[in-house]
Amino acid sequence: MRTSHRYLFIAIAVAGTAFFSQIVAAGGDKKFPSFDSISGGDKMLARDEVTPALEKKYPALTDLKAHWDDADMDHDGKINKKEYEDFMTQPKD
Ligand SMILES: [Ca+2]
Repeated sequence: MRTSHRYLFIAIAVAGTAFFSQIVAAGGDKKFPSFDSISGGDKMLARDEVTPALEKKYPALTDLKAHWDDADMDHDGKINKKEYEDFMTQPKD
């Protein structure tokens, strides 16, 4: 009986750890996809490449499209990795 209780405790501990890991993964600073994953490996991201499907998956991308000109610091019409990461990590009000 003692042994089975110990295993139960371990099982709960493992489940709890997995649960909290998921919360950290979801609530961490990775609320947006990596630049490379949406640019398809290109150095620049065009507005059209941020598809509605991507926006649905990552609402932060809707914000990026809405503020594209603000995020496009050098005003070349495209977003490079630095512009993307700077915009995505800046505090939102
Ligand atoms: Ca740019």
